[in-house]
Order: sequence, then C-alpha cells, then structure tokens
Amino acid sequence: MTYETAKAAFADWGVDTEAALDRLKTIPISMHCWQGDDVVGFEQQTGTSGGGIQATGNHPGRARTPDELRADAEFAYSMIPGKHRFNLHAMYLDTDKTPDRDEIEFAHFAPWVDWARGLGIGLDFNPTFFAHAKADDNLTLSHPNAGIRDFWIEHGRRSRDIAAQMGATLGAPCVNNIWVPDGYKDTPVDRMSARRRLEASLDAMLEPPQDKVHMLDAVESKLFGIGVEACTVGSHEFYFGYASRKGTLLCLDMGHFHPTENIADKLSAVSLSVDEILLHVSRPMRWDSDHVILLNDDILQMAQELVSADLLGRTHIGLDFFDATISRTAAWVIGTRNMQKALLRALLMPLDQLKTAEDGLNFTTRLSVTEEFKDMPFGAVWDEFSKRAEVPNGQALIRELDRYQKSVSDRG
Ligand code: RNT
Ligand code: ZN
Repeated sequence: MTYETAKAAFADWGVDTEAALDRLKTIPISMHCWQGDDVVGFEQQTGTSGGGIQATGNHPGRARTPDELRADAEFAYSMIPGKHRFNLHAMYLDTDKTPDRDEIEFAHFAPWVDWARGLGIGLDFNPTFFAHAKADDNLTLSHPNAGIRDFWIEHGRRSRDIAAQMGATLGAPCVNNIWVPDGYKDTPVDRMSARRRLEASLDAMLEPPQDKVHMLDAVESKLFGIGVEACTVGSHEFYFGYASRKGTLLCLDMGHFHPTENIADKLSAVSLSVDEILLHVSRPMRWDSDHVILLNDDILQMAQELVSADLLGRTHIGLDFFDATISRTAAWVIGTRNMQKALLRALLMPLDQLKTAEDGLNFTTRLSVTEEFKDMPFGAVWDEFSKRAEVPNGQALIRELDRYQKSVSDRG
C-alpha cells in the first residue's frame, strides 16, 4: 500500500498521519551503551556484571574497546530514523589508566563527549554500583559499613558532576540514573535500617546542587534480582516516595515489577506525584531477563498511555536490554525501532473518538474501534517515516544488519 492510500485511510478516521510523523521525529530514544558489549565496560575486559544482572550468550562481535562500541553505535544509528541519544555507564570510561570508581572525572569521558558532539546527539549517564569488589555483597549505598557507603557516595557525586558537564557541553540536560543492586538473598530482620541508610546516602549524594538545565537526577526501583530474592532495599515504594519528596525523576524499568504488572498503568498514577519520568524499556521473560523489546502489547500499551495521558513532554525514554545470543548491533536497531513503531501506532490512534466513547460509557465502541484499528496500514506510515529519514526497511534492512555483523564477527 502506498503512503498516500494509508494517509487517506487514517484521515477517514480523523487521524492526521503528517502530524504523527512530525511528532515522532522529535522524540529521542536514549540508546544504552551496555547492549553493545554485554554489560562488561572498559575497566576490565573479563569481569561479570554482578548485581543480579546478566547477559547470556556468546555471539561473535562484542565491542571490546570504546572505538569499537562507538563504531557499532554509529552503524545502529544509521539504521534508525531520527536523532537519538546515547546512554553511558560510568564503567565505560575511555582512558589509558583505570581510576577507581571514587576517582572518576569528566576527562575520563571526554572522547565520548567529543563523539556525541560530532554526531549532534545528547548523552545520558549512570553511576555504576556493580561489577566492583566493594559491591560484591550486593550492598553499596545501604551497606552497614560507613566506609563502603562513603566510597559509593563519592562515586555518585562524581557521576553527577560528570553528567552535569556532559549536559553543559552538549547543550541538553543529561539524565543521571541511579540504580543500586542493594538487597538480601534471604529474609532480613532489619529492613528499616537498610532503607534508612540508603535514604541517608542518597541525600548525601544528591546534596551538592546541580543545575537542572544541565543534569537531571533519576532513581530506579526494582522488585528483586538474582541473589537478592528476599528484599530489595530500593523497592518501588521506597523510590516513588523518595522521588516525590525530593523532586528527582522516577525511573520505571519494565522488568522491575511483578510479571503481570504493566507500567502502562503506572504512568498516569505516578505522574501526579513526580514531574518527570525516566523509562527503562525492557522485556522481562519470567524474570528481569532484559530481552530485546518486541512490538508487543506491553510496549504498545505503554506508548499509548504516553500519548493519551500527554506525558511525552515529561518522559525520557531509555532502553534497557542486553542479549548476547544475537548480533548486538541488530539488537539495538530492532529494539530502538520497535520503541519508535509503538510510539507511531499510539500517535495514529483516534484517541479523541476513543475518549468520547469511554466517557459516554460506550465500552462497546471503545473495543470495536481499537480492534478494527489493528487492521490499519501502520506499516505504510512507518515506511514513509524511514524513507524520509533515508533508513532501510524490510529485506534491505536485514541485508545491512547481516553485512555489518559479518564485518565485526572476527573480533576476538
Ligand atoms: C538493573 C537495572 C539497571 C541496569 C543498568 C545496566 O536491574 O535495570 O538499569 O540494567 O544500569
Ligand atoms: Zn533498568
């Protein structure tokens, strides 16, 4: 079907495809560095991520150096319509000597900033509270030992400084997301003290003022992780309360809730208490497995809520998945495009008509419209979006993904 035919089909329902395409172009997705190298980072080449997060698989072509990771990300961007962002973790520093986590500085990330400036993209940042000897007990900011807490507080403060400088240099706020693995494998007897320690450490970390024009603090909750099954100190209730009180962003990761919960339902609810939201778009399978996101109901519903509740202006969309059994560049491309496709579908829904039906308690019409809409030619509108951005689709895309994967598969 041609775009013109699709455009007319949507117009018939009162939906303006041009307006949807214009809006989609303005929505940046923050592509996470860690899909490119299985969450290894550049401090040591053989470490495991720890903290209950795990990339499985041994597909050839993992990026081993910052240069390789940048080349891979550039290829991925060339297969994705629009301008996006890059999300760095502190352990991806690009420097000859490896400073400890409490010694990192902006200079250690300068090559990343130069690269981002050259591409005209923004950077986001994350302190790394895992894959380190001082995190081996799965306790960092809530550790009973004050010395260990102070070490991580210093890491967090430096990360905020670095993020602020990234934002100032690149001219757009850098979101600095705090996730700590802290928790207990077996049932603790004193959850309260652990939570008080986490709160006090966060307060100390966030105390030095940072200009919101340059950086935005975010906090990420989690239900449980492998190795911390009994209790996660930074649970949803903990961080929802914390973010509401302190005015930070709340990060909602799609894998960090009970499998039958969908964050689509939470967006409107939390947005009444926090100004801005960070998303970690992910696909949990049975647990927080971080599979590459599909264009499935979870993502479609989430995107629809972002549009319907008018939350796009205060939501930062980041991705969080890592699959080492497939081409890592293809994983980035497939996942990022799926996020965009979900947003496009949401922008093409006849939401006014649906809202009128719902308000009139006409749930039959609401259901019949959403189901009839599943047959609408979304693909033709996506084709047009990628064509205008000069990005391939279909078999041409698959050929490009294959070609690039072959070019990196002899990496050691
Ligand atoms: C872990 C969190 C966290 C990490 C990244 C690497 O469960 O989701 O966001 O995936 O920081
Ligand atoms: Zn996450």
